Amino acid sequence: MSFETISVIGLGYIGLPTAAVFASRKKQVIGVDVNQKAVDTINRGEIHIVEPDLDMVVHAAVTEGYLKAVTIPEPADAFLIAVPTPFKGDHEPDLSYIESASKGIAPVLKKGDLVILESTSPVGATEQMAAWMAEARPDLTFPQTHGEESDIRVAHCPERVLPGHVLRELVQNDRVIGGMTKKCSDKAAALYKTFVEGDCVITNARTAEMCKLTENSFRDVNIAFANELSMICDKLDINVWELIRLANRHPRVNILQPGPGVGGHCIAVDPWFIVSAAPDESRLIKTSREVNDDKPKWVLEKTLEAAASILRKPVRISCLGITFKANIDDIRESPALAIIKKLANEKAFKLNVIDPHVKESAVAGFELSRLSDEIIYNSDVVLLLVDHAEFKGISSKALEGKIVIDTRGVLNVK
Ligand code: SAJ
Repeated sequence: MSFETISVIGLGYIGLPTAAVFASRKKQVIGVDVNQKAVDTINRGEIHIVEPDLDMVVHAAVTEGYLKAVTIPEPADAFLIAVPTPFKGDHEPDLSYIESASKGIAPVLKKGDLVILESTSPVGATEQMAAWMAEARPDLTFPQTHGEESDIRVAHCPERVLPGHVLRELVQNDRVIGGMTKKCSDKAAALYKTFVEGDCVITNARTAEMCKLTENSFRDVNIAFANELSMICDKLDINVWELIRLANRHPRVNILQPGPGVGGHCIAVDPWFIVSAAPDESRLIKTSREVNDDKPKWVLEKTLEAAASILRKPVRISCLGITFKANIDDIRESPALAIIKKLANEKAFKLNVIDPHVKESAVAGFELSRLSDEIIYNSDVVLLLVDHAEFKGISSKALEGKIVIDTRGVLNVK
């Protein structure tokens, strides 16, 4: 099974690194995106998203002639669809991007091609995608009607890379390969073996879909447990960080870390795909989502309470961190930013917003301050929202006498 030309549809946080890694293995890669600006940026050898080292890999791939970006799909031997799957309405999955991607590639499909859905998807999405393609191309056969004899092979192979470590995890992580038939799986595994050093483990499409949703729900439920503990401990006057450290000394206990809420595009979304498919059975998963979604409100209330106890006005609040997690500059769906925006509405506060990872231009309407012991010392309230490495160096002297709300448990408070 040889793949001369590979097409990646959707050149975002997953599609672009995947395209670049195939290109780095000297495959001809055609990246497709509806965003003309992104396409132009990539064709200049530059990138429009933030991910360590990705700029170098894309630059090399484009200048060596292995990667090009286009807006209209072109023929290829394998197509990987990596478009967003957000939710709409009451947390119902929105498959419209998968629908337009699969209908977009349908005209250029030919006998023997492989189509892989990489986007995190509700159970049944791969079959739905195959149905859309079959409808558009009645001259070709698909696995849902022709099984192992089909002209087109179809599989779901969910991405599972961690933002900030995408290039390493793409290569090293094991991959779940869910073909609609065994031949579909084998073909998809052969494709990933171009660069995957981890195991390619074969299952069916529905199990692969559920597997990805399960991984992110597992993390969400466990973060909700930590967040719930943090609120219980606050009420009972117990240091939750010490408590978790102690409990984790048990050989079979491994509690995650509380925070100001769960951000990013994945963990706060994917569990809803399970809840919407089986609402009566997903009580724990749903409640965990609610616990994590409510945590920013709890942090906001704590901060307002603290500020109310300060007599001098305006109350000077230093907000440490804007991103959705530590040591990256990604502010998508950031609970920290949501909390800061609410605080900024209060006239009686003077905010110092500090994030050494974020360029000022990235956050409209905010002036960012530089981190220093002095700025911390001249605050009334210090609200830590992201556990960036830089914040761990703030001296306990600068924090003396301040009201400290440390949602990540990293500050040195004496
Ligand atoms: N968080 C906590 N406490 C923790 C761990 C995380 O509050 O102990 C928060 C983070 O601060 C952040 C959110 O959860 O706001 C999500 O961060 P994350 O590092 O857990 O995950 P993501 O969203 O960056 O990436 C996840 C990963 N999934 C799992 O670890 C199971 C990644 O492997 C997936 O590929 C990615 O979702 C995805 O694209 O689905």
